[in-house]
Amino acid sequence: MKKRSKLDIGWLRIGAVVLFASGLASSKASATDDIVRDGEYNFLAAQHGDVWAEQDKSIDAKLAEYREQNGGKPPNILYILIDDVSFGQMGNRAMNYVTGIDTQHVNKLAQEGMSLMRMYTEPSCTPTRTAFLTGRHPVRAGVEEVKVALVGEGLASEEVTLPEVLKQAGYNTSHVGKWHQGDIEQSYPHNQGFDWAAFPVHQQVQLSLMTREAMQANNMLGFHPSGQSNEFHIDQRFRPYGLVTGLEGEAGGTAKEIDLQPGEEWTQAHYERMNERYQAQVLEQLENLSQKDDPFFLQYWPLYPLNFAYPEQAISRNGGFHADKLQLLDTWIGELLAKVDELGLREDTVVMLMADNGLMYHYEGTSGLSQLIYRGGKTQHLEGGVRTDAFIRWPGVIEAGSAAGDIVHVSDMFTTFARIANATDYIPRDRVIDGVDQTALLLEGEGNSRRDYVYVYEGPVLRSIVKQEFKMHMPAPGVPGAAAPVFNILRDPREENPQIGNALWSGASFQDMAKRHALTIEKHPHLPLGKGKPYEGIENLRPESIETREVFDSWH
Ligand SMILES: [Ca+2]
Repeated sequence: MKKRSKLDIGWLRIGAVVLFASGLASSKASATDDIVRDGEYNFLAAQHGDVWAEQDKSIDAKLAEYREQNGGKPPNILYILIDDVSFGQMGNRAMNYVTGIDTQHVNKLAQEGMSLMRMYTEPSCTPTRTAFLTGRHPVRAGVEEVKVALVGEGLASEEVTLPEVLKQAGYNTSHVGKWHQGDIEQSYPHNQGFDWAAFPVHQQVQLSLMTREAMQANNMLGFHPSGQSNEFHIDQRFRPYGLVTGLEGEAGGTAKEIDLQPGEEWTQAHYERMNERYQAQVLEQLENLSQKDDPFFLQYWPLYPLNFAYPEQAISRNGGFHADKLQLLDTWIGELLAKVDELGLREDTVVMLMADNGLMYHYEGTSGLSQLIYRGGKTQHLEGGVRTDAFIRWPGVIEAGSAAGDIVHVSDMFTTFARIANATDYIPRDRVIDGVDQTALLLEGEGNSRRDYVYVYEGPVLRSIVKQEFKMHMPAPGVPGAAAPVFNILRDPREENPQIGNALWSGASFQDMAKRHALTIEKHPHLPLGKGKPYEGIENLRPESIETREVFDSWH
């Protein structure tokens, strides 16, 4: 029999502290498959598993029919993940007028496919990307937060990524752009399932902020030596230095740094060239992949719109340094989608575009992006941090111009793409997979999601739980669920006015959800983050990178 914890036991720091002692009931296998699931999914599957299993038969028939008319192959997948744009910013002509940022190509993509109106991500870059790649809440893989300089950590080789799953089903795989999964060899994309990858090992704090130009724009303070003289500095290693920039690598090979000579200073011009290079490379990859017999998975993760120096001439009415690059990126997306058409790939390619988290609100006011209907942004568990635009197109299969109000989490795309690729058998069965198969939602339309919940973490800490239209901000230890802040996000999208009328009944239900989640963690503990020596596997490390690594090693 299930042992009940006392009602006030569970407010929660999952991961760092194990909350629920006692061996509790084992989580029940889902009615639909043998993948290890979170307790909350199993709770839903116990109510709907039979219906889902029946529906899966017709979904399987549809997917088989598609493959038959496509020469026996599942579709190509082109997945575009852009950085730091809040829900409502793209895909919407009215908002284009309101904000002065024209996203006409994304708007067109939205019209040609399904708009996922309630896509949840993690609150920042690294965790969202881990969730997509592994189908798991990042904490389960030991991934907690964004890292800027050397850490000797990254996505562990033991994690099974989507490209690794798809490769087993015969896909060719390429990655272009931001990666941000660590600075150790095992975490690099060409060691995590991609046949070929071009990527910066770190992210935009280094690439677009640690420059003279960003200092002169007053957006990076105290970093560049030209900005200040101070004879009292003793530590010459306080400011990051010698960081590796853009790499390219092939599966099984070493990586090579591109476009930076020993002793050369990284500049805004390098950053712009890097972005232009990635755009050219994604077009080139698309062309190369289209010439092969097997289907492809092409991942394009641009660094834009993040940018911190004003251009010579703005192209948007808005003119903010993020807004302007968002509009530029929109034209690049238009160019990529035109290439899809030109190569005759439109009918056979699933195209998805979304953002990884809400805006970088820290630069709100000058970046040109602003908090829209939802409050908050990057790094926060508020809706503004974890709700993003998401559009998916698959002509003839996903209804053009459709929309879905159902809850989807970014980890669901791992499981869903695997299903679409006929690769579900290669999803690992020895660890928790949070990603829910949303193929029914895509093929049968809204109302067919298999989740109505999301656990929202900030780093290792569970900060809120979303269920249906309600959201509980996890209360301080000792505060009973019935007194916790619970919001109805349809009525209060900015999460400003918790209503006791919401909490008095739902507090107990949210507490049960927290327990179901915690019990799953107890049964399937988090796996460790990958550890290693930073910058291994790079064949042309500059002397300054070797030095920064030696200094790092000297005190670790
Ligand atoms: Ca981001």
